[in-house]
Amino acid sequence: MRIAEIHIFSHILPVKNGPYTIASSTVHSLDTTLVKIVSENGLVGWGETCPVGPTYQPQHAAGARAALAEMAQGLIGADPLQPLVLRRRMDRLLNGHRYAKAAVDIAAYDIMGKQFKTRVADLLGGAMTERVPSYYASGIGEPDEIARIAEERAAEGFPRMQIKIGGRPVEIDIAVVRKVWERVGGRMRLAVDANRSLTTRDTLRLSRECLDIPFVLEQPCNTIEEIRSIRNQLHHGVYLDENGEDLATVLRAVGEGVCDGFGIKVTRIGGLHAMATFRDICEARSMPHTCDDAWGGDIIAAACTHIGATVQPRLCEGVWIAQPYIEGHYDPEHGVAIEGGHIKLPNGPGLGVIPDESLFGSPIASFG
Ligand code: 0XW
Ligand code: MG
Repeated sequence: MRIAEIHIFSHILPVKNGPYTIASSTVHSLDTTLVKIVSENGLVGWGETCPVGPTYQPQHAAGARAALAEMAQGLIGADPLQPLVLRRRMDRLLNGHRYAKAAVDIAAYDIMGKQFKTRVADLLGGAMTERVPSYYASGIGEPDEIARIAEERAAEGFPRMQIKIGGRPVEIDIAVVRKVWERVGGRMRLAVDANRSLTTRDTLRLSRECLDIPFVLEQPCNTIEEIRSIRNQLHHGVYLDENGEDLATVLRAVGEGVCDGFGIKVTRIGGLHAMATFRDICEARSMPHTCDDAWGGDIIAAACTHIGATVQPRLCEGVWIAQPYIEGHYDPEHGVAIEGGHIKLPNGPGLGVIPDESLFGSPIASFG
């Protein structure tokens, strides 16, 4: 099979009840990029990539589109049924920019599933569950507000919550964590995510003053080196998120024992093919991890849910999707949504989401 056409769309996703605030960014609306691939036999596959603003990671929306435009003509004629060969072809066309390549990889998996009449989860090794656990990520907030949100989410059935901290005196962050623990106790697993913002000094203080509270510290400091320097003095497990930039870095972090798990993004790592490798590395070392992305609509949500369904359940820390922060769906019938803290695995074939293309307007670029 050959790729006959590639179309790139841009689409704005306003943040429902926004803005969404984390230590590294405040976002009111997100600029997502959609990729539509048409095969020579007329199958259509969709991919998406949506950085959560330009300061969360080095990725940004205009960068994704420039990278896709750089590669697209060179991908005409490639076989979407061969994800490894496709990834190598993209690497010969452009160095780096995995977050843009991920959109092509996801669209190729969507086509593959349609060609073989199979769900993407089954192409990725097989689903372990039809009801994939999710987790709720709060924004930065005051102790009472975040504790109230935590209580509501626990009652809804979320098995896990990620509390966002950072960008203010660490005393307030400690008060937030303590208040959440008082209200929900062991009803939900907890992650405390500083999004790179804490000094080593404040990370140590947070861990010491919350000694009695079981949580994992997600990406507390900016660099692996900072985290390594305090690792042996921490009372909590450490997960890497933003630092898990590529598979080589993941291997280094696992080999050096810098972390106990990961919060990982499908687009950052380069797409579903790379994500399956990442999943297998984690399983080889019994490392829990999430399957999420920075932001995005139904296409990204479906991609995250399909790979999340394949994770060994004891290692699955959940699939985060932006749906609670987005009004409506690309696909009004098969939109991906959280219910009772879990996500129903889309039925396929492929991603199982058929977007209403008219929502995206005309393509900003077409190749073929
Ligand atoms: C909660 N997330 C998965 C979504 C936001 O973009 C940030 C991210 C994280 O864990 O850092
Ligand atoms: Mg994180």
